[in-house]
Amino acid sequence: MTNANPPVDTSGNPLTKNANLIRWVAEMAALTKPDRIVWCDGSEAEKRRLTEESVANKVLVPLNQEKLPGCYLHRSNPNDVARVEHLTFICTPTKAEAGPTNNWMAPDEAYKKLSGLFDGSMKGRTMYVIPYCMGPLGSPLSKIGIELTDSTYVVLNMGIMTRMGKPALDMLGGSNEFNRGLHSVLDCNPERRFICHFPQDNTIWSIGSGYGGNVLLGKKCLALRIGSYLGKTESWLAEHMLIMGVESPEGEVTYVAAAFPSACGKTNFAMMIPPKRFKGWKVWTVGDDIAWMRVNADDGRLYAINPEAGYFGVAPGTSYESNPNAMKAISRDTIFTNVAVTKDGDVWWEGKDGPVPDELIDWQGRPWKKGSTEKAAHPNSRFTAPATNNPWLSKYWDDPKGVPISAIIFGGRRATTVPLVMQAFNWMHGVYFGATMGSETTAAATGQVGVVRRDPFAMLPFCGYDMGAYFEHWLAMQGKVSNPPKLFMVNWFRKGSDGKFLWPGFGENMRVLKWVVDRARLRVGGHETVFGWVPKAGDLDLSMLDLSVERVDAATEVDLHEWEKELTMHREFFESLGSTVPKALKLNAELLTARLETARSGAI
Ligand code: TSX
Ligand code: MN
Repeated sequence: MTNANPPVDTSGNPLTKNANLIRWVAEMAALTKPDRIVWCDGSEAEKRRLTEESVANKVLVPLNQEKLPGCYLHRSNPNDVARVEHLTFICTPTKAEAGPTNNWMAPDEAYKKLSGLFDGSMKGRTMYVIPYCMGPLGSPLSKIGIELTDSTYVVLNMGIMTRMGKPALDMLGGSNEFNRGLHSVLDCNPERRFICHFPQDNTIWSIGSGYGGNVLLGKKCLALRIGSYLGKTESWLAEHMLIMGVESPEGEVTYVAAAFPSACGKTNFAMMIPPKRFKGWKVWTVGDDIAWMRVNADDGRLYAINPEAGYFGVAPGTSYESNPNAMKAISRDTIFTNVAVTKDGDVWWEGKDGPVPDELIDWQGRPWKKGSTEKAAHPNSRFTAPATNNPWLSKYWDDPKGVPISAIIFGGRRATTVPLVMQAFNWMHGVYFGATMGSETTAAATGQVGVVRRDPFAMLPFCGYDMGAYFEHWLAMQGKVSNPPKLFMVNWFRKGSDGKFLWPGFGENMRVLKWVVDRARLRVGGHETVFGWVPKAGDLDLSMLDLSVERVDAATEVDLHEWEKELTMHREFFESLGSTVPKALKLNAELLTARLETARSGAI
């Protein structure tokens, strides 16, 4: 091992004098025994060198540089194509702290077990030290992490997804407050694959995987699992939410955050383009996946930053029709993972615009012919693209202060029951919306289709501590936010008796967004139902929309019979989460049930 101390950049200049950091890197190097240690400075020269090296090692395949300048393809091990929830652990002193929705391992047991696996795991390899900042540089809302990895794919992805390199080290200075991330691909064997989080130590150890969410430790591991724990202890919110700015023709911008479970088109919504009817309206993207929100002492409002600097999005289904801004964002300087390629080195996936090519190389590098029963791109294939490629990136996306949030939306994919949009009566009721979020399963591969899976706040796989305690934290925020955002739920996916979607969705969601913004600004009507406020006839702008009144009514309807079943499911779900579910939420389920009974007796 060479070059451990002092760390220098590629030109030999010192990168940091942080003694705690230097000592920790040396300790981890003593464990993993790399041949070489490279401290990443985040420079263009470094990116070029690592890209060349990755191409030489076949970690990256260059794509057609005329069509896709700066773009590369990575094919992961076919056994390593997604996050692995059954191998993801929260390692808190007690199992109760992790709660019933997380896998738990005792910290000393986890350190011991993974130390055994990390021992010598980087022999013959290079350890890269990746300093990164989650959030705008210099922001009091941001957090510094250091990831040690033996994967150039990880370094290059972290370079896109975070503020990586020297600026992060400069921001850290001599502080000992940084997330300690250790990652090794090892032999990429699922038997030796573990993603362990140690919230009390601000530490993440990930081994045996080379795939996105398991190894880009700043994202799900730090920004959500560790972040949610830090949020609870430091009185802020780390959420699985997009952030957007909605600008009116008069130039008034309203910031909205929104949580959706997977397969609801969250990235599409974050990059939405208003339809013709909404001439002069603009939707600016601040973030597409994660929001860190803190109360601002000056105005008592919740301010949000996007801790990320790029998009790690699902490729299949992304097209100029569904998301033109994403298509533009991924046209250069993008790393594609597990997509298919055309003969001329272009990328392809199911749901891309245009005709299906006759022949492709599939995600595993095998020849593929049109009509094949197998998918050409992996269903979880991804793009990693810099946020700055997004043509509608908010000018405040990198603002250290964050953006003031006026409304928070909780979404889900539901064929029945849940109306197009509904506003909560109050903060507690909005927390109830978040806590009872659910989505119907779409992919047959994951089991039954059409079964409601509860995914509270879209945080089920990402909450780093007990879910009941997390709900309690959300409830407690009411006492800290004197000027809180208004809370809503939406459902773009309700179906009619003909089995077809009732609402056109996509850009037309602007109509819903406008009602949300106008409600948040207290300037549009609504109708009070048993379960929340919905737009009454005339409140939703439906001009220049080819949609019958009957279908709009069906999309916004609150059916008491359906909701009776829904409330039973809510109560069962709360029971499944154990004794820490706040009493206020359980009582709210009872209150809604009582209101429902009253409404029904009134209706008879
Ligand atoms: O992303 C989607 N959004 C949000 C967009 C801003 N999708 C795709 C989800 C898969 C990831 C949607 N799909 C949305 C939506 O609002 N709505 C639907 C359902 C739907 C699908 C096709 C049509 C309509 C609705 N087609 C026609 O009406 C012609
Ligand atoms: Mn996500």
